[in-house]
Amino acid sequence: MKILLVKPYPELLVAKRLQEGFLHLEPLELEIVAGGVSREDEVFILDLSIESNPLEFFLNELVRISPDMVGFSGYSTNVDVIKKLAKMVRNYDQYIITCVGGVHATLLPQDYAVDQIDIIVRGEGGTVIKEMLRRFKKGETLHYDNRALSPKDPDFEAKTKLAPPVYPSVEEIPRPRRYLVQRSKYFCVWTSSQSGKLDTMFPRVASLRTSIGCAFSCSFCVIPFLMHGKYLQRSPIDVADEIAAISEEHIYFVDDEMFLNPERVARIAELLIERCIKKKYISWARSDTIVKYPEVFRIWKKAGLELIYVGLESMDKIRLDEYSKRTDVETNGKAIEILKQLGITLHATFIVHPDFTRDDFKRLEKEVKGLCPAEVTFTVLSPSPGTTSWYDNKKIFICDPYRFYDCMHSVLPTRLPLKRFYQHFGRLNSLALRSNPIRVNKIKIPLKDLYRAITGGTKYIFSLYNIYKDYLTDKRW
Ligand code: B12
Ligand code: SF4
Repeated sequence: MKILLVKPYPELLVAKRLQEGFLHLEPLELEIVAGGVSREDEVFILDLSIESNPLEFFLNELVRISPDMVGFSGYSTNVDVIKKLAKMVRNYDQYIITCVGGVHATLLPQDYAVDQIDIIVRGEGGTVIKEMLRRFKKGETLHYDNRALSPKDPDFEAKTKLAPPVYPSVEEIPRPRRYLVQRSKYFCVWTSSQSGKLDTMFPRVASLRTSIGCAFSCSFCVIPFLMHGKYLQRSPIDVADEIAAISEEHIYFVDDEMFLNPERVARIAELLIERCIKKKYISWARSDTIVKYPEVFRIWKKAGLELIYVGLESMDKIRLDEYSKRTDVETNGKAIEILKQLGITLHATFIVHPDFTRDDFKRLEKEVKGLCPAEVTFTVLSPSPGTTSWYDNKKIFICDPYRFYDCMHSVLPTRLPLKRFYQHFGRLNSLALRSNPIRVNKIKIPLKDLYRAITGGTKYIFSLYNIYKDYLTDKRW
């Protein structure tokens, strides 16, 4: 059997500019799904997000490979593109099985109940594809329990109302088949250097997941709806083995919250040190975790952790409480200090609220200047489809809440007129770019990287200033 797995392309300019200029990660989700396909079957991955002409490329590959099954992955923002691609498959050959998985399929499977999609997979996909292929070969139906749904199943509606399935145990989840993608295409901007220079600012990077889920439930986050508070952890040995087998020197941990269990993460770092696995790492961590377990980050620094994304979200107590972040301004400040002392570069992320006034933007600009040198990025508070706050706000969305769900386009009404809002948003991002460690610490980088950073950064900022124009292309506007 031939299985073709497809990652859709981004439609909005900001998303394209982000991945051209700053980071573009491998489709780990599809590599893991591919891991569930038996060796007697053939599996291919198409990452349409790296193609300049994705539709033409997709059609050509569809004809060339002539698969028996096509599987799509996607976030909420990709729903329409996935339906379009599935229709192309149907028009090409009505006997090809089409299936879709990923975050949105898990949250709102009913959105994929269209003629061109046969199976909707909820939750972990590597184990599900294995079972689906086994069933196919036995001539059984491909849909089963609430993990693989068929819109044609009389119980479909009822099954969509069930909570997403709990992930299988981590040992059952297959390892990613990384070699199925063009590895040279994936990179992440790197601004951390101990020596004052970098061979490249855009190193190749591999993604790796050591845990799934999170014990917290911040009001703006979708993870509680996907994982229901479950936190699944891979064993330190398993993680260290996978890292050792990766050829890239730089690794991006894509865990929702990697550091919640200090013993486990400390042991991973110890193993990396003991086994002399020398790589550089980026991860996310909560500010309170950094404050609670500074020694864990010290050992991770030794193991190669160079950059940490911290969701500071706000330096305002009222906002932090509103977001149910369960941290406070003081803790944010302490975490920043600890990272400075340890020599780990901070990547701070803040939430821009649609309610922001000119003064709120100015206050945040001041915070950014205070953090310098650091990487700083921003998202606009946007309720994710399928969450309580999405249903609560359904009546007031100002645009298509799927297509524009990129946490950059406000889907909620803004207090400032949109053009003004995005002028401030663009300015904020531009200020943040100028505060980055490469510039502030005068880190030496190759000239071609400097050129790439300036052009990529300028194009990105330009696209942010112009976000307000995208609303004109929306049918609701
Ligand atoms: C790393 C990451 C990124 C990376 C990109 C990763 C990539 N591969 O391109 C970066 C930092 C660039 C990024 C950007 C964005 N991200 Co992001 N990201 C994540 C994060 C933290 C991990 C994703 C990951 O790699 N998971 C590991 C894989 C292995 O797990 P998985 O995706 O769940 O896949 C499994 C199953 O879903 C299933 N499955 C998946 N696909 C398929 C397909 C088939 C056929 C089958 C059978 C099964 C199946 O099997 C997989 C294997 O176990 C998630 C959080 C999360 N838990 O999902 C957020 C998350 C996916 N991102 C999110 C968002 C909103 C974005 C942005 C739109 C906004 C932003 N500014 O951050 C942008 C847009 C990017 C884009 N390309 O369009 C949201 C999506 C919410 C939603 N409703 O869609 C999430 C859930 C974060 C959150 N807490 O809200 N992101
Ligand atoms: S934002 Fe981070 S800490 Fe909060 S629920 Fe989501 S993953 Fe957990």
